[in-house]
Amino acid sequence: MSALKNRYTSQGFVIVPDLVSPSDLPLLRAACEDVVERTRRGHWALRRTVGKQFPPYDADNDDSWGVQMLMHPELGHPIFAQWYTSDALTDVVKELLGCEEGDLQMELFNLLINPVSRDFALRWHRDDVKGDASFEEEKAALALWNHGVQWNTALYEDACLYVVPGSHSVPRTPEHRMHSTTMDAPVNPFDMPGAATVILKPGDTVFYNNNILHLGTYSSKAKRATLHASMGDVRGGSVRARNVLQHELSWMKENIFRDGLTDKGKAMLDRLIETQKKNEGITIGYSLDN
Ligand SMILES: O=C(O)CCC(=O)C(=O)O
Ligand SMILES: [Fe+2]
Repeated sequence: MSALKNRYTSQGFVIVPDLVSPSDLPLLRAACEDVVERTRRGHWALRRTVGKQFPPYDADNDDSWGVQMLMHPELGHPIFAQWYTSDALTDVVKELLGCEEGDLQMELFNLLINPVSRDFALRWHRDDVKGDASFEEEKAALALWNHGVQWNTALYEDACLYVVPGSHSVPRTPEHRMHSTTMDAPVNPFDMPGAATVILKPGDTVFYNNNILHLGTYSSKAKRATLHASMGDVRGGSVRARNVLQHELSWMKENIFRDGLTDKGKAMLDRLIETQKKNEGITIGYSLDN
């Protein structure tokens, strides 16, 4: 096993620098400026609103902490799909998932941004195991081989994400549980035993198992534009399907999206559409804890 994969497997996360090339950094920043401005002006409805951790988000709230579906053709920025399907990125994903290019499944690609009206924070959570899961339920859910990886790529300095290293593979202790069953964000994230801040420099990427105990804290004063995405190994079947298909993805089946992708990107998309066909029972809103 490579040192990178070893660290990812034992800690549940790993930081990799330089997956954004120096020429792409200003292009990705400029594309993000545009989509953030559109979202803040109320011209992009697919967004995460301040005050709500999970969907359904509150359409009446005009402050946002996330912009959803960066590859959507209506946003008009092909750089996002180009970067998502770049070799620099997929080489690391293949290594962490232990799979080949022919197994890669296109999934979600969003943007995390700073709110402007007030600070906001999420509560401690795992993305795919509910906070009120019993010890046995949690043990069973964490034991499933994870066929997907999630990552945050910072375009500006980012110290928003907190994790409990190693917590992706073990059920919570009673103390961990006490800090992750409340619906409220903690007063101090370091009250959680073992909590650590993930500090990213511009261009750094943290890859993580989204079942690691984690949270985000968002200052309205510190600029944030952090690419937030996931990719799967198609062999993950319904486990990956549950993570991804709860979101509205019909736009990904339109020719206008497909035609803008490279051959590699089209093959990754086809694997997602195939997964969708095999898992038709999984519909939008299937699990809201993500
Ligand atoms: O802001 C972050 O980096 C984490 C976001 C998160 O945990 C989530 O969207 O579930
Ligand atoms: Fe999360």
